[in-house]
Amino acid sequence: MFQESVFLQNTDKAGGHQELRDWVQKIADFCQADQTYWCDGSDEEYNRFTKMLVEKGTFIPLDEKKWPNCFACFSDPSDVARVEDRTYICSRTKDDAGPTNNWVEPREMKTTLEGLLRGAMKGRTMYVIPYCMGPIGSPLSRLGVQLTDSEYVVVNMKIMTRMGAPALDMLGDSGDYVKCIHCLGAPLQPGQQDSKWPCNPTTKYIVHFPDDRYIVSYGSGYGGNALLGKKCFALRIASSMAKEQGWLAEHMLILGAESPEGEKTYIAAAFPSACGKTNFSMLIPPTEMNGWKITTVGDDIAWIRMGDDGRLYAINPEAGYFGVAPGTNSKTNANAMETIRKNTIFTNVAVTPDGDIWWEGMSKTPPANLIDWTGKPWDPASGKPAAHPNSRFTAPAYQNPVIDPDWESPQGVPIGAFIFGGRRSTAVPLVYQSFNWNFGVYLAATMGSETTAAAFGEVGKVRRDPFAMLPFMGYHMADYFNHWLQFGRKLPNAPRIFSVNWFRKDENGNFTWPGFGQNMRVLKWIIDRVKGRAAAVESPIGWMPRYEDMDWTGLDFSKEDFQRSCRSTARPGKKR
Ligand code: SAT
Ligand code: MN
Repeated sequence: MFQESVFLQNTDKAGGHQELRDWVQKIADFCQADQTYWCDGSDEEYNRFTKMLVEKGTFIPLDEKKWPNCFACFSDPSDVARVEDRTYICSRTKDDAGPTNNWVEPREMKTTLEGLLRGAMKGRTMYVIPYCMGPIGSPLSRLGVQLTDSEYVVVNMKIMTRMGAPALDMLGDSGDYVKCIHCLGAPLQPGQQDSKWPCNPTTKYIVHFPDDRYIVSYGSGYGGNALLGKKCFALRIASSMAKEQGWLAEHMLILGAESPEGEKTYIAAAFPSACGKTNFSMLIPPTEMNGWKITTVGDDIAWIRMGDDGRLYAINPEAGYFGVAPGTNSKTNANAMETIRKNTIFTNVAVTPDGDIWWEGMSKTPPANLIDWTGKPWDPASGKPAAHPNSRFTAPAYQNPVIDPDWESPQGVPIGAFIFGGRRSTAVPLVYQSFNWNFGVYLAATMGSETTAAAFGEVGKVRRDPFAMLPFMGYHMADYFNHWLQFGRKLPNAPRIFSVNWFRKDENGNFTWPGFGQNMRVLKWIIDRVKGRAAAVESPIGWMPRYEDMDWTGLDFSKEDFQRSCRSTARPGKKR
C-alpha cells in the first residue's frame, strides 16, 4: 500500500552506467521483485524509510526528547549475529580459500544460490544501494552496489557508508564496483502479512566470490550478514583486493593520540569482535595524565597503504559505528553515549513503554516495566538478559564528540604503531613490543582471545584468531601472513608492533588491570617507545616495560599490581 504511493516516484536515478543498469534489471527479474527503487542517500529518503519501518511495526520510535530521531527494533530470535558456519569464501580452488574458510566450488555454489534466489523477492521492493567505502573522492576508496529487499538494510547502510547519489556520481558511466546481492529469503504471497523482522529462519548463506568480486547474502537481515559493505566487502573481498594490489585491509580501529605538547601519533589496533574496539577508539584519558587527547578515525576497519614518503597511511572505509550496546555507559564510554544520543538505530536492546531504552551495564538499576529484546515484558528475576548480549547501536561517526579532524582525509592518516590484543585471562602480559616486523607478524598470527557471549562458541575458551581476522579472511590465511611479511620488507621504517591484554585476571577471578581510560598509560608507553623515549627490558617474547618505565601519576597501582598484570600467574612455586 504505502509502497506504491511513496516509492514509484524515483525509478530513474540510475545514472549512465549501462552495465550496472543491466545487472540490476537482470537480478530484479530473476528475484521477481515487485519493483526496483534506486536509493539517493538523502536525509529526506532516510526519514521516509524510518517512517515506513515504524508503520510496518519493525521500528519503535523512541522518546523524541530523550532520543531524538532514534528507533529501536527486535530481530527474529534466529537472526542475532553473524553466522560463521554459513559464511563461505568460494575462490576458484579450495586451496585459495585456505584451511580457515568454508569453501564450495564456485559453480556449484552459484547453482545453489540461483535455486534460492529465483522468485525470492516476490511481493517486495528491490532497493539499489550504490555506496562508497572510504571518503567520497579518495583514491583509497572503493565502490560497491548492494541490491537488497530490506528497508532495515537501507537505513543502516545510510549510516554505515557514503550511500546514494554521491557514490553513483563517483561510479560514473563505467566505474568498477563490487556487486552485492542481499535477499531476506522471505517472499510474500499476494495479501500475505509481512513479519516485523523478515528473514529465513532455516536457510542462511553469506557467500563471497573473491575472483569475481561478488557477494551474495541470503536469509539474514542482521549486522555483518546483511550490511554487506562492512565485513563482507571491507574485509573479506577487500583483503583479497589488497593482496593483489599491494595494500592491507585490516580488522583494526584507528585512533589519534595527541600529547600535551601537541605531538600527534596515529595508531591502528586489531582486536577480535566484542573486545572493546569502539571503547578504545574513543578513550578518555584520566585527568591526571594532563592534556593527553584521543581522537577517533575509525572503530573497526582500516585500509592501509604505503605513501610516497614510505610511511603507512590508513583510512576508515566506514561512515558509522555498529557497536555492541551492553556494557556501554557514561563511565565506560561517555563519548559513545554522546554519539548515540540522536539519529541512531538500536537493535535488540530492551525498551520501556514510554520510549526509553536499556541494556545490561547501562545503569545499575534497570528502569521499571522493561520489554526485553524478544518483545516480552522482562522479569528481572528470570536470570535472562533484557538486551541481547550482541545488541547493537548504528550511529553516524560524525556525531562522535572526539572524531578526528582528519577522519575523512582522502590520503588517510600516517600510522605510527600497530597494536594487537585479545581477551586473555592468563599468560599474555599487559603490554610488550615485538623485536621487529617479522616478530610482530608472528605475534599477530598466533594471537587468541577468550570467547564471549557476543562472539562464538563456548564462553571463556581461547579461540585462535590470527590478526583478529579469522572470520574475515578472504583468502588463504598463510598467503595473508606472507603478504604481511613481504609488505614489511618494502617499508623503509616500518611501524613498531605491540601486543596488549586488558583482560588478565588474578587467582580470584578479578581483572588485574583497571582498563578503559587507564589504557592511556599503556598507550603512552607505546608512543614513547615509538619515539625512542621510553625504556624497556628484553624478554623472550619482546620488549617489556618495567614498573618504573610507565607513568603512574594519580593512579593507585603498586609494583605488585603491575607484576600481576605482566607476569605469568601459572608458574608453580614462583613467588609473585
Ligand atoms: O555483525 S558485525 O559483523 O557487523 C559485528 C561483528 O560481529 O563484529
Ligand atoms: Mn569488528
